[in-house]
Amino acid sequence: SPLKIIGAGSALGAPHSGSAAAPDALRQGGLAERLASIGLTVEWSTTLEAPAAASAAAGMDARLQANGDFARRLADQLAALPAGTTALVIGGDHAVATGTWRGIARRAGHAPGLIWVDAHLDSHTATTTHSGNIHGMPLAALLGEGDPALAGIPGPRLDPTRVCIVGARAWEVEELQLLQRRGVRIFDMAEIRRRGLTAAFRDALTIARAGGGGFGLSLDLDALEPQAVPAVTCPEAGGLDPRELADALLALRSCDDFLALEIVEYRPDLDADGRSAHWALEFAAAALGPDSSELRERERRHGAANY
Ligand code: DIR
Ligand code: MN
Ligand code: MN
Ligand code: MN
Repeated sequence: SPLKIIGAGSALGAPHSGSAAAPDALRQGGLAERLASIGLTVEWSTTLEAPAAASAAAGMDARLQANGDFARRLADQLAALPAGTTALVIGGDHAVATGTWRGIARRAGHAPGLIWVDAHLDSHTATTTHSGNIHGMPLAALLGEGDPALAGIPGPRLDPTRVCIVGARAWEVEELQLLQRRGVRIFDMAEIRRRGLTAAFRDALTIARAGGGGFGLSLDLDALEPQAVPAVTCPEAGGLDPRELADALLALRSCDDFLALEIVEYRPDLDADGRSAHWALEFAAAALGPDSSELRERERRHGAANY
């Protein structure tokens, strides 16, 4: 069945509005065409736009409410996708994840496993946040922690034993403590440098796929080394090599329990040379392309030349 792309054009959780334009920028930048070029049937479903309210100047309650309202709309979109459809969600800032994964969970009838690829832990609550930015809170909310405006979006909560973070290197102590209390595995950059991304990602897949009920991957582009992928709101030195991540994501092609990919925090206003968009397209293609058995089938039918 076709791959469905859903744009989540909200930067209500971020300190800058630039990521709200990412779905349109990547659409114009050829995302669907890139995926079609590797043999996928692709449909842009819809792009949700956020109201221009709830700036950083608004109070915390108003911003939680505005982000929660957007996430509810997004969750409804994902919950309504036909069973068996793989979803690609394009943010927006990372606060949109509170909608994506509750919606996916509702469609499945249970929480998916989740690999959260990010420089940050995104596990603050409104009471522990240092910055006041909602995009620093979505993983805590998905685990059921914090203000009900975010944590109470309808749908099953994530099971912390089936959640892990890959690429972390910048956090505050309160969010680390929350994740340690809940038992979420963190593959930080020190471990990834020591063991290699291939080995760490293999372990991440084992965690997310445990139980066999399906899993997803949420990719914050600030997980990548900012010299290679600079167009993000919160760059952090010492990140993942984009080629290595694209190679690791190829493993998802053969996972028939892979439900959805989310790519967030892309800032077209910072991407004059298109370098960061290029990688966003490559990550989507690596993760979502036909698996090797489908490839072999195509080669048998059409010859190998185009693959
Ligand atoms: C920081 C930065 N921990 C915060 N978080 C970001 O604002 O709470 N997450 N940028 O992606
Ligand atoms: Mn994030
Ligand atoms: Mn981040
Ligand atoms: Mn596949």
